[in-house]
Amino acid sequence: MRTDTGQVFKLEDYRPNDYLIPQTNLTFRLSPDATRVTALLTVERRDGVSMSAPLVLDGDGLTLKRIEIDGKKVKPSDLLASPDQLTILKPPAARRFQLLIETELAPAGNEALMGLYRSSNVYCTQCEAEGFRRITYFLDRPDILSVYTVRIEALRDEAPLLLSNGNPLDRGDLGGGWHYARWHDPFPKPSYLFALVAGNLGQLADSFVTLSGRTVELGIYVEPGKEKLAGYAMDALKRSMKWDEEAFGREYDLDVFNIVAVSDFNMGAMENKGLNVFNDKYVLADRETATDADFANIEAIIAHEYFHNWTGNRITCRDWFQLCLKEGLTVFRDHEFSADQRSRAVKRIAEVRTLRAHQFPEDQGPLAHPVRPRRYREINNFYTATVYEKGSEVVRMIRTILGAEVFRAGMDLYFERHDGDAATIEDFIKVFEDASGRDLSQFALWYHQAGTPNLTISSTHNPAAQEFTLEIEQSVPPTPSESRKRLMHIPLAFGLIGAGGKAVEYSGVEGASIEDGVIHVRKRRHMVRFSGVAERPAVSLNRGFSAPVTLSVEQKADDQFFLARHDNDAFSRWQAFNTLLTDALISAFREILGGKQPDFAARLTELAGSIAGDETLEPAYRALALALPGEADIARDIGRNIDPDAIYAAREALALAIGTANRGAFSSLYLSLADKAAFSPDAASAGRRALRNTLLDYLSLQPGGAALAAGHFQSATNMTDRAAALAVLAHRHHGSPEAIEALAAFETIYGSDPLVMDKWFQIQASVPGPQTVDTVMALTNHPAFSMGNPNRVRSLIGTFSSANQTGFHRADGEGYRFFSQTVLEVEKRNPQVAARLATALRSWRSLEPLRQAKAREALLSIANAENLSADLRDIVERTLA
Ligand code: 0A1
Ligand code: ZN
Repeated sequence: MRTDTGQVFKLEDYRPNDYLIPQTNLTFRLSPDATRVTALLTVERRDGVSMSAPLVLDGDGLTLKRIEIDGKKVKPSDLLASPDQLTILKPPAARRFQLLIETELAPAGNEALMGLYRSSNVYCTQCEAEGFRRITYFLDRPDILSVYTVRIEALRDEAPLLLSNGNPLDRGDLGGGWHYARWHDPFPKPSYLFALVAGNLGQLADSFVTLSGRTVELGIYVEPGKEKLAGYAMDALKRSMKWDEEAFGREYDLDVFNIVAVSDFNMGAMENKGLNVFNDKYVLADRETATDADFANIEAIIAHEYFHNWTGNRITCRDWFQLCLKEGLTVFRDHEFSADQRSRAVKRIAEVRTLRAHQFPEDQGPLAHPVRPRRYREINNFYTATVYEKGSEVVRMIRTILGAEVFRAGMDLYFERHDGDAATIEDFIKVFEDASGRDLSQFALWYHQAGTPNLTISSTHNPAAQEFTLEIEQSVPPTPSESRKRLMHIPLAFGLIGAGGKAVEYSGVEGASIEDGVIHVRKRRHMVRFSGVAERPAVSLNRGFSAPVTLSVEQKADDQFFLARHDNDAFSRWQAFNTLLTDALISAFREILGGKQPDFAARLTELAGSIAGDETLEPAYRALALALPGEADIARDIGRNIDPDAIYAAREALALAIGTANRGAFSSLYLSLADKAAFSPDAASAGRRALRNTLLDYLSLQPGGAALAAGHFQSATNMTDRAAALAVLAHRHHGSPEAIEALAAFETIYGSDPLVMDKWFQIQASVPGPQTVDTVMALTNHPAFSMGNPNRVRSLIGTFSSANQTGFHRADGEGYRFFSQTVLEVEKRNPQVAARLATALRSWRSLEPLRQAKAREALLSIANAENLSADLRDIVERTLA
């Protein structure tokens, strides 16, 4: 485990290395405890660099076995070798030389899952961000692009399948039970994109004919016997390949494209050139084992990794500060893909919910950082919602500002200008400036300035002057090490809506530039005056979530009710209803349900009923609208002095009120939505299931709710329905015979399927209430659980700490105590996973004082542990700062 060195990496310190490595030849002789890696590197001194410049290569825990330069052994006195660095003090005078390095690795003992490791007896690698240096000494940084040729030798019985990046060259027998395969990747790439997989895997094969008529062989490799479960992933892959040709003109460039699913993986998946490695959770699916959400995730992640081939691989990042260059852009591309494959409105709402749930708290807490950070101690901790999701929103805003056509021209220019480069955010912004002729310097602050901007907006109507005024004021809150903020360019899409939902015409406007329904907010304050407006309109703001900001709007409840029925922007219509629900849950709540505003409560529950039954709305949309804001969403909106128990109680009461008022209608709608046709994972079918399961959630609080959910569980013909019913039983009828029976039945059926058992762990880890910490503790001893497997840890510990407000934040601090111990236990094996878990406490300062003190104690107990990893120390210290 790499312990903290305290070193801080700074963007302004970037400079190219003195050396390049144009070619890399690797030979692996695989064995679980003593794999030999021979790296033959062509090293080239850069022009103008002094002959005496030492060559300093990165390593991480390496054992050096042999080192030669141009075929001759290097004298120990000409070297400085440690497990974490190799310095050639006096490189040869020639500009180019061959450096041979032999290292020995023990993949079987590699529990950090970085570098070369074993997952269920399959050898595999993970090199992003800095895992390649755990394989051999190298200039392990993304601006060192090299052409790789790889030879893999292994025992045929142990590893009949030998894969690496690029195209296959040849394969053959070596005698004594050994065989080999060679691969060559013609595209120069950074070391983080290197991959090797060797083992016994089953294959699902297919092919794809590209735009220009080339046939690409496609392979998805999974645990033998599970090939059929890869069918949906293969279908998603082919759709992604086609879509990238149509939407971005991007064609695939190798003869083969392989995907391997492994069961031990730190993240979702990895875009290694020509050889994507996936967490098996994002490949394997059928109706019996995967929910509709799983299918949608598989589609999105398959697409994401595939799209990286151009945005990430062909054009890579100059340094890790530029991570959003590939990640934000690729998330934007996968969002657009899913929007085209499914329902655009539903997809957009889901994206915004995710952004608010994950990125907003990050941006509003101690871990806030710009989309392009300027500092890091541990790069692994910057694979964040800010870099990914906010990074994607920034790209979306560029498209909003420039329009789809100019945006596409900018993207074309990006591919043309930077293919083969290790590029920067400045390069990216420049192509859009050049394609549009616009100055994007103020806009670029979105990359450089952390924090969620807020817009305070009020409106007035002067009937006599027929003038409607919007007063808009922007502010950006201070964030760690950035107290003063500059004014941003915020594209605010809006609509003025009059009687019957019609757009209100205006004859003129002043106070801000407005294009295609977008107000360009650039100053601190704008008074936007619309003339020729006779009737007071309702204002629909931040339509389509055009900017990732928060709004403080004084809007009458009447307007919100009106917009929730009439806004013709689907996102904003959803938002209006969601705002009403949030208001009901927060400020007005006691008065509303306490009977002081009976009218509001009645109108809200009536509106919920009318949305549920509105046949003009797609079922998936109705399901999203009816889903109450989550406890964490409500907490975020309250902002401070959070008492999770009070929030939970309020939410349950609102669910009961809506269900009670609509019981009959919800019941008949529920019945009418039962799946009649054969199962299909398509968006429309999934939407019907989502609506039906949302209704079940409401009905479960009504008399007979437990029996209804138990019936739903027993008659389920797919995992979506089964898991939804199990969650309702476990959460709403905790401890009931129905819940106990269903949990046991689920365990009996799926006990030997780890991915399905993850759902069982998740459902139990999220049961509200103080008793859940004991359940979770007990489940850590369940035979299906393992502290060494990231998926298991995330399902049980991750769900408990990030999705169980009343359990984790138990008033006596037991949740935190269990959590801090567990984080330290996970850290011993896998620092990366531990560090990510630890972010669950990032919003500790918004808790009420007693919980706050206990959360701080837990954080300190982690911070004070000995030999903390770089990953965990970085998170904990920033969280406490
Ligand atoms: N580039 C991948 C994410 C990723 C990052 C780090 C990893 O190391 C364990 C693995 C994957 C993506 O965006 O999909
Ligand atoms: Zn990515």
